[in-house]
Amino acid sequence: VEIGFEYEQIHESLSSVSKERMVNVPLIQIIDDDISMLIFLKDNLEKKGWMVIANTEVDKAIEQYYDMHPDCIIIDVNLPEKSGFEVLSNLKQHTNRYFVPKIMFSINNDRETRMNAFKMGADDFIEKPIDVEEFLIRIERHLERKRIFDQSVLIDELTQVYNRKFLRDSYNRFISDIIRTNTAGTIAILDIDYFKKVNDTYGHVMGDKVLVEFAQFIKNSIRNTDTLFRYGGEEFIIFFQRAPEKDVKEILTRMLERFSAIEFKENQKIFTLTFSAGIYTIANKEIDLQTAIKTADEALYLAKKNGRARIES
Ligand code: GH3
Ligand code: MG
Ligand code: MG
Ligand code: MG
Repeated sequence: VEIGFEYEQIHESLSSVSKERMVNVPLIQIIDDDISMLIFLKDNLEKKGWMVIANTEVDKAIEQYYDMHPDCIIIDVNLPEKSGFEVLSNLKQHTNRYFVPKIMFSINNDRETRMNAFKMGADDFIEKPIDVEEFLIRIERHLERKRIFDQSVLIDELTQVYNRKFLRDSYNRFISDIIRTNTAGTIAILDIDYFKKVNDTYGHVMGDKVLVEFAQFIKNSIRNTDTLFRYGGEEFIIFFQRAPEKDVKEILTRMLERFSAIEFKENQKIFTLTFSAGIYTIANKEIDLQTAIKTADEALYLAKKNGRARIES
């Protein structure tokens, strides 16, 4: 019984991340039925400062993959339930849209196995037994490519925050955290008031500067478990993780006060701006992204209608 209990605990600790997921720390997922291999690799990868989820069970692994969105996945070819190739093809639909480096590793490193791996879409093949130093440096290269991909595809060029392409994937993570931890999450849409006047009065260059500053201002005002997206021209969306409506209203109210006090200068002229926000809190239920955004957007419309520079839910 004791041994069984310990075994369960090892499984649990291997497949869970020790810290809160940070957007800027790479997350690596490893699937292997060899538990001592998992412990060994997790240990070495964590020493590099990366976060690791390690799974022995395929179904749990696939579920966690869609839940956690790792930046790199390492799959053993020989698994008891399914072959690693099957896992690879299951993930292919997702990785077609977003580049996620997929690495196969195996004790069988004959030509056919290697060719199969690459044909199935693997980005690399690593032989067992593992040369740790080489293994780590290869992973490092893959993570670099992943970071460049994310930056070029998922980051808004002007404001350097996530663009709307990343909303859907990020929303899945947002919702599954709400369900799993039985907490409330709040989605907010922020829209600068009378932004068109900035362009018309001070020019588009100044308009762009305001957008950059607004994005930076929001980023500095939220926690790093919250996620910020540029949704459209001067509209931004925030996913507040583990935050009920009351908390978000307070945060946004304070943000509105501080933002309204910022003095923008163009030539000799000084101007200030406000924003309006609509919020929608989700708890205990699965709501699709479209409905969530629509509901928050209706609240934003209300904020505009009620005089702007305010937050509505
Ligand atoms: P409201 O208070 O109702 O939100 O009024 P508004 O003027 O802010 O709203 P509206 O949606 O009419 O205007 C948004 C403007 O944002 C129109 C568009 O020209 C401008 N815009 C959109 N993207 C950019 C951008 O990347 N740079 C600049 N400078 N302007 C942009
Ligand atoms: Mg194996
Ligand atoms: Mg707008
Ligand atoms: Mg506006």
